[in-house]
Amino acid sequence: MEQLTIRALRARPAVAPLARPVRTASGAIEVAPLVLLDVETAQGITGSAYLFAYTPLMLEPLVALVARIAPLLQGRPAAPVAVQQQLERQFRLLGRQGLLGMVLSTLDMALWDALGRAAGLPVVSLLGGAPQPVRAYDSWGLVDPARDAAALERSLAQGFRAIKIKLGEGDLAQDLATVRAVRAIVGEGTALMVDYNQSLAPVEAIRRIRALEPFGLDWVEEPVAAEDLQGHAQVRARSAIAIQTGENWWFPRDAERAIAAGACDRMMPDLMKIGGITGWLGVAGAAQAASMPVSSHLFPEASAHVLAVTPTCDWLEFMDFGAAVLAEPVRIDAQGCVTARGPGLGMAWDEAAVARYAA
Ligand code: SMN
Ligand code: MG
Repeated sequence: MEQLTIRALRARPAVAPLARPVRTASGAIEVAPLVLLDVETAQGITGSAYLFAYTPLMLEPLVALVARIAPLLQGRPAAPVAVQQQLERQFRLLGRQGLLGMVLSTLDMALWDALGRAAGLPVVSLLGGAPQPVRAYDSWGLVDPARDAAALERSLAQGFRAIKIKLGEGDLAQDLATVRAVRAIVGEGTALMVDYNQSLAPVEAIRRIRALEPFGLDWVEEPVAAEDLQGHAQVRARSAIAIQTGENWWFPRDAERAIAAGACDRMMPDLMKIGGITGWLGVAGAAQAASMPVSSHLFPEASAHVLAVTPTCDWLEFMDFGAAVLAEPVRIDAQGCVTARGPGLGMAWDEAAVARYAA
């Protein structure tokens, strides 16, 4: 097989509707602002991945960044590890956090997709694994148990055996009322996780988590500011419930720092912030060495590939922000699992939808 070389990058902004907008204690996601990235190769193979911009405000600078980075890669091998090393050197003085990190991570995913497409294999197979079912949880925002009861029951009827909800909009009494009501709806047999989205101070987090102990929660996510590793460690030391974090870690070194700080019991890197597939593999090794379960954050299509080669694979987060622009959105099976699809990362644009949601 001929070595693929990069010919051009294409970035298209889109604002896709969400079937279920996500409200959190730190702001709401009403729509999915996306950048659809295509890496075209001289050999005619195109690799694709989408970037989730969190806010439509960032679409224009993200697209501009891709346009500026493209000339650095023209004619280079479509080799994700080599490209990541090249761009890490290129931006050493600037650093790779923020918008640049999102672009570099998405580029990595698109390059792996191109390799998979060229080989006619799913990316999981290139990584030495095989497509296999990974258990998925349905990821909710803040819920109103009375209004959302029927929809929560539909999640379970679809096959989900785990539900995550968000907390922290109000006081502890509101958290307790919500968790009590949701536990009654989903039953004892459903795994239930909660996410504070960085909204508490450490002492308040300790107080609330203690009160949540009777509800059999699988984890409490980001109780305090993501970058406050000491705060996470302080909360974790006083918590009987597992502390989960990782969606805001930038590249593998952030994971290493969090592990060293004792910030969490479980981790959930985000492919778009951790350095794409390449970055994830680095974290998977560190997590294995620390015996720490690894779940995913967003990007269920690509996450199904990397979780299947993660020795301490835990849960896949089912929150499909790309659904509206994908020809075949990700699906769960009757057991509530997601299996990686190919070729590549198994995503093809629904071009009519892309045109409809162009931004
Ligand atoms: C989350 C973060 C950003 C957008 C949507 C949801 C959340 C999660 O923290 O864990 O899914
Ligand atoms: Mg979260």
